[in-house]
Amino acid sequence: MSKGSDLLVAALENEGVEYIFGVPGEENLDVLESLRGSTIRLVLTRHEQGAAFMAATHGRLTGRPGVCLTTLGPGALNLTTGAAYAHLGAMPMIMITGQKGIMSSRQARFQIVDVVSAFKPLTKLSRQIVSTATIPTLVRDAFRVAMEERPGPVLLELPEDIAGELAPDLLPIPVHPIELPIATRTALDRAAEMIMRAERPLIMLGAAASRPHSTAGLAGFVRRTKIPYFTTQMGKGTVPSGSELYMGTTALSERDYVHEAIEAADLIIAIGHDTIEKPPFLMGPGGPQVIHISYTPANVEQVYFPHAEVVGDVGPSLELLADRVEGRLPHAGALLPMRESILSRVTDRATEGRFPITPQRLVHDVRQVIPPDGIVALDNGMYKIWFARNYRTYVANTLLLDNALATMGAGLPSAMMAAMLYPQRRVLAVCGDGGFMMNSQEMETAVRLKLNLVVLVLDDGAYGMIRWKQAVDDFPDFGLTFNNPDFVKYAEAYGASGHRVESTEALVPTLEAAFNAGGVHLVAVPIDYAENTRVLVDELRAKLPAAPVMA
Ligand SMILES: Cc1ncc(C[n+]2csc(CCOP(=O)(O)OP(=O)(O)O)c2C)c(N)n1
Ligand SMILES: [Mg+2]
Repeated sequence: MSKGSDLLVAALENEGVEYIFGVPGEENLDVLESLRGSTIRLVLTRHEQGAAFMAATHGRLTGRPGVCLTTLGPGALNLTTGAAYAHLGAMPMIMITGQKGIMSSRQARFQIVDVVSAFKPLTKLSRQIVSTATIPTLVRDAFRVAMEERPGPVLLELPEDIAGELAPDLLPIPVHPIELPIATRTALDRAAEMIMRAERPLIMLGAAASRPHSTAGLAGFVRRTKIPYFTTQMGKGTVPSGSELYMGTTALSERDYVHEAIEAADLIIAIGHDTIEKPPFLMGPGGPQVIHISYTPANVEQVYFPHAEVVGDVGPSLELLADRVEGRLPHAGALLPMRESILSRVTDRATEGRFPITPQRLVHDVRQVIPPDGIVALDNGMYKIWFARNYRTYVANTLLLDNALATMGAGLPSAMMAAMLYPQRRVLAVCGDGGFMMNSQEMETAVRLKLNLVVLVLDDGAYGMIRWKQAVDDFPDFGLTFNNPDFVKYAEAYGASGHRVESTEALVPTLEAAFNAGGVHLVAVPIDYAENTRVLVDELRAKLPAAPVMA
């Protein structure tokens, strides 16, 4: 005879779930017991936030929801940041939270928070399970909702009395493939017409272009049209950017070198743009025409209001669009002559040897030790702009960054998930000293899981990004510095290996040695952020004194 928790776990197995990440509470004990006899591996984390970031990254990398499990009230509320991360970042994730029994109330209101309501604005769907009979359908529906475009998080609350209640032997709902509709002929014809008329076209690849299932069709479209492309921060890596058509990445919203091409364009074909990203460019009156191509229609924003849309499954729709325009685009490469000048100015001074290391050199050196399929997962801080701008990618989803919630603390857990999914690839977490310490307790989890993972911690003794903005806005330096632990000892205390880079030349060999040794390594490197102002403010302002498009 099964109970509610058995039905839940059977339904999760039916969805192909391999791992559940979390921190159980006493309300989850029936679920734990059902998991014990299942094929699903329970991965304990040291904070629910780590579990949520790992589950969300599972969804991001595979297209299949990652699952996390917590207790009621305090445990569930620790999932809020992870839920928002998955919601803004369009990452499929299922959160299962416990609750006190709902059929009687023997502990009065102890620990009870209205979790289902608290998560309504942070999820696509947030529901309480009120009877065992509905468990198979609710789980199937949760996965459907989490996975379908636009993907995101779903919360199911399983009260402990429902989890422990004897249940009818219900079978899980079978999973079937769903094909998305392809864009209509009218929309494709209209877009084709605009593309053929364009004299200076550009393609932009955005966040939704990085979905695991969209990348193949995309690469074909770029190759067949030969229109040069740039990417948003979260669209990096969707077409091999070693391609001769890559024009750069919009790490800033305006005034960077890549914006010279954007301002010169008369048409931008925006593939998979999602306005949760910090704007890659700012639309204004008189700017280029924009065609929005994605799974879902464009949100209309003050800075993004496309003139035409191609809505449908991106890969096959792009194939049909390429059929219409291939070989009929005499101006396809009109903006290509700007490419070399843009890319060479972006990578200026990438090999400078001064110490502490400059951000450009750091990005350059990391690229040396990461093979094309290796994965770099960033936390949030100043260096994200430098990686977005300067790090070249050759394979989809090999630079994991969060330009949506842009939360600190996700770098280490997201890298851990990548290392679990791809044990054969090199995986590097890059974190600031601020962001690393927000979830550094997960070093224990990484060591326990026997991951091969290198964590690069950039030591400036400060919340550097905010300190930089403070300086740019002419505020006095105040309130943004701190002391760090001895990172080498800190790593060793977790059973990991710790290294401190003492010269710029030592960075590459230290990283190489860490990857070759295997296991979990922390590499601390002092960083010189004087370049932030020199390049991102002074140099860009001097080059482009009167940028025509303002925020
Ligand atoms: C959870 C969270 N808190 C605060 C912020 C605001 N914030 C953005 S970057 C940053 C500083 C990051 O410092 P650090 O991790 O040391 O990176 P650095 O910029 O110094 O390289 C802060 C406080 C945020 N994005 N997320
Ligand atoms: Mg810092």
